[in-house]
Amino acid sequence: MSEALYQTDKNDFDQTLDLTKVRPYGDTINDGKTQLSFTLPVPAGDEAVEAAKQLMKKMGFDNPQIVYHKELAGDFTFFVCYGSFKGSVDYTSIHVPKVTSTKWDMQTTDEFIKEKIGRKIVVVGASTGTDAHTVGIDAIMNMKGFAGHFGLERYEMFETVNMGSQVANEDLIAKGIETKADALLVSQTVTQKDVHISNMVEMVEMLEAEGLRETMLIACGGPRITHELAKELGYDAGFGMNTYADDVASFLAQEIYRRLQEQ
Ligand code: B12
Repeated sequence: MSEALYQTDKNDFDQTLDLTKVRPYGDTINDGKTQLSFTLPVPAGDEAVEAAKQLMKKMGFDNPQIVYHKELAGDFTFFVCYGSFKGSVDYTSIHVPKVTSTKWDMQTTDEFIKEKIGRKIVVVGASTGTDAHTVGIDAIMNMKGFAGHFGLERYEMFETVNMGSQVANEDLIAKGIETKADALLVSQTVTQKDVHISNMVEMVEMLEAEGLRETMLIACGGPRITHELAKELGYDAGFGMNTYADDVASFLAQEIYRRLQEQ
């Protein structure tokens, strides 16, 4: 297909796209086609499928289709469904607060720290409270890193302590004091009953009580963490899914340098 023809097709295809009224896309723009899955606490069967369809309609989906269902243990049934959603959002009015540092690769960050800060940045991290998930904090801190991005341990200009999981806030802070940490990194994966909120708030309150809030940077991360939430809870930065060590290393280097400039 020639470039010109391709362009014409592409323009035809996109003609109905209105970014002030964006809705899900499946086959053609604006068809609203959505896939969703859920579980009902009922045994599998025709009645269960009908219940799933009626729920889809109540959720606002036209033409609901149950394309897969399977009974799980103990009279629960799992459904995969399709439907057309007619609602839309104004994409042009969306504003999401984000960490504003420039993302650099490991070498650039190391060079910047060497040149502008002149010493290693000390970081202590943990998955705190009762949270037993370590994979997220390991992805950021361990030598191997995550998805081809080395972790902070691999950086020449970072000195790191990864305390693992189920670490009490007071123990993380104590390690921060012991190592004269520049930054504490908190990972939170479990958000049931908003346990992450109370845990993260406790950490800030403890730091404030110790008079350390201004001397240590605190950053948090996890699949349900946003920068907006982190700022609301008194953290300097928050990182969500698909974060790499590059993101947090760049942020720490640039923020520590900015604060040095202000002194
Ligand atoms: C593996 C896993 C486990 C393992 C953990 C093993 C381990 N050593 O970590 C085991 C089996 C032990 C486990 C246990 C539990 N789990 Co679990 N687990 C998972 C699972 C399948 C994957 C999580 C994971 O490893 N993701 C991969 C990492 C790389 O991604 P990530 O954590 O998002 O990290 C990235 C970013 O978020 C960010 N990031 C994370 N932390 C930080 C920190 C900083 C500072 C920064 C900058 C960035 C950052 O960077 C990372 C890389 O990009 C998820 C489901 C899923 N598919 O996600 C459930 C899940 C997280 N578990 C869940 C639950 C409920 C539990 C249990 C409570 C179950 C139970 N009832 O016992 C227990 C936990 C008990 C406890 N006390 O905490 C729920 C959480 C629901 C919720 N919203 O709270 C999930 C979502 C499953 C589900 N759908 O119900 N779990």
